[in-house]
Parts: sequence; structure tokens; C-alpha cells
Amino acid sequence: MEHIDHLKVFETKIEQDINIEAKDWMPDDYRKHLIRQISQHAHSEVIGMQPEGNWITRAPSLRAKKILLAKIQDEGGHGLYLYSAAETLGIGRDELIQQLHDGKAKYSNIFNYPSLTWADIGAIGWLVDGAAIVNQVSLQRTSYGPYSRAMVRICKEESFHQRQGYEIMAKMMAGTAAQREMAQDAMNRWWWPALMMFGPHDTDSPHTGNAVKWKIKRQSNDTLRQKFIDKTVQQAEVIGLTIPDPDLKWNEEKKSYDHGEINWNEFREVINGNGPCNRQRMSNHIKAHEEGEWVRKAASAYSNKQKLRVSQ
Ligand code: FAQ
Repeated sequence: MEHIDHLKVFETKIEQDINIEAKDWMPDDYRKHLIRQISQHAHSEVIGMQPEGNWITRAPSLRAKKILLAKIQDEGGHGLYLYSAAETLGIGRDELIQQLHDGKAKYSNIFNYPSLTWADIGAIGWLVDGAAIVNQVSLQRTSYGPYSRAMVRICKEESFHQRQGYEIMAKMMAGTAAQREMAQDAMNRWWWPALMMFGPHDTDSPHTGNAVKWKIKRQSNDTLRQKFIDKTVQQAEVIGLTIPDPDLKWNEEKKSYDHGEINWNEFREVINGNGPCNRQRMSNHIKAHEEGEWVRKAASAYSNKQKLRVSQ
């Protein structure tokens, strides 16, 4: 009887767009769904520091280096907000990281591709952060309070990231023939994986049903992907880049672009650990985590001491 009342309160809040907060009763499946999504989101932010970190020492100017450093630091911060949001659901950070290292938790497909040239840093900022923003703006209205509030903060920073990437691409497209070629090559390699970031088609997305019912997802994978395509095609045209999709065509009736099919075999391979850089990304993360153990120990020794003092 009590359980039914709790469920009713929960469902009424969802219906009336009232956020669910950490101490509110929630169905187990809602909690599990959020832990899965928020932790994967957090892992993506942190693993996503690797392809860009690869270029800090080779940035072409001091200005570019400072901007890149600040951006990467922001991504680490986003990971922290998100791990904290996941922790409010009753799971510890150690467990979340262990799930990542054991291959039980995923992270975004996109970070398993190499960053081969400086133009890739432009493409990551413009396309990867651009895709992330489209998704995250929608997630600002997600039903779980701590996740929604983390998204508001994150979106403010992501829009600066997207512009820094576009600036790099625009500068290269205004440069020499070799620079333009480098920018187009980066575009060719990052476009399709960026479209995959939105996840499988709605009809093949097992989690969308519950996510929409519980207002965790406000818009579907395909709707968000289409939004991203429609705004990005115009940005590419302005600076003279070609979208590497021969089937891309404006559809006057839909008032949006039709596009070619995504290579879903590649997507499945990459998210199941067989992309070009999966092993490298994970071994770097495990190494950094192990090397940081003394810091965690020192920090928790101090907080344990404080707790002891309070209880005395
Ligand atoms: N990559 O049923 P659905 C960023 C998995 S942040 C890997 O559709 P859902 C900032 C999915 O987990 C980028 N796996 O799942 C930055 C599930 O597998 P599971 C990260 C994917 O959750 C920029 C299965 O496929 N953003 O870039 C992907 O309803 C630059 C079935 O899929 C977020 O995480 C994928 N792309 O929808 C940082 C946003 N797509 O868990 C550094 C939050 C699907 O059963 C540098 N997440 N899968 O084993 C979401 O909005 C959702 O989780 C989706 C997937 C839309 C990603």
C-alpha cells in the first residue's frame, strides 16, 4: 500500500514537471537508469580529455595552448559534477570507476578515435562539443534535479568550447591549401562518429521507452541528431567545408536535411571495445588512476581525521 502511494507521488511529480531530488522516493529502475546514464556521461567527459590532451604540447601558439588547456580542464570539471550527481543516487565513485575499468560501463564512442592533426582539435571542439551541446541543452530539463542542474552549468562552458573549435576550423579554411586540406580531412574523419554520439535510431534504442516515460530524455536520439545536422551544415558552408555525405540534401517539405545512413557496424564495434583507440584510452585511465592512489589516500586520511574530531 505504502509502495503504491510512493509511486503515485513520483508519477505525479514527473507528470507535473517537478524535479525528482536525491532524497525522494524513486522506482529502482529509474535509479538504475540514471546511474547508468550519468556515470557513462561522466566517464565520457574524463576519457574525452585524452584526444585533446595529446595536442597541448604541440598547440601552434601560446594563445591556442592556453585556450586548449582551459577547455580540457573544464571537461575534467564536468566529469566531477557528473560523478557527484551519480553519487547522490547512492553509488560510490570507486564503484563507478571500477565498472569503467571492468568494461561494464560505457563512455561515448567518439573518444575512441585518434586526434592526428591540429585540425582534429578544431573538429573535436566544433563537432564533438557541438553534438554534446545539442544533447545537453535538452538534458537541462531532465527530470532528476542534480543531473539537470549539472547540465545547466556544463552547457554554459560547452558553448565556449564549440566556438573555440569552430574558430580553429575557420582559421585553417582561411589559410593555405595544405591547411584547408587538413581541415577537410579532419571533417571527413569526425563527421560520422559525431552523428553516432546521439546513439542508435529510436527504433533500435532499448532505453528510450523508459527514458521518455520518466522524462529523463526530453527528445529522442534521432530528433537530436537531426537538430545537430541542420545547424552544422550551414556552419560548414560558411567556412567552405564539405560534409562528407553524398546523400545529404535539403528537404523542403521537412524543412531539414535528409542524410545518408550511419555505419552501425562501426558504432557497435567501437562501443564494444574494438575502436581504433579503446585499449589505449582505457590503459591510460587505469595507469593515471593507479598513480593517483596516494592522493586519494591522503585526501581521505584528512577527511577521516576530521570526522573523528567531530565525533569526539
Ligand atoms: N557511445 O538505448 P540507447 C562530451 C549505448 S560528452 C557509447 O539509445 P540511451 C563532452 C547506450 O549506453 C558526450 N555508447 O541508450 C566532451 C546503451 O548501452 P548500455 C557524452 C552509446 O542511454 C567533448 C546502448 O548503446 N554525452 O562529448 C552511445 O537511452 C569533448 C543503447 O542505446 C552523454 O553521455 C554512444 N554514443 O541513449 C568531453 C550524454 N549511444 O548502457 C570531452 C548523456 C548509445 O545499455 C571533449 N547520455 N550508446 O550498455 C545520453 O544522452 C544517452 O545516454 C545517449 C544514449 C543518447 C548517449
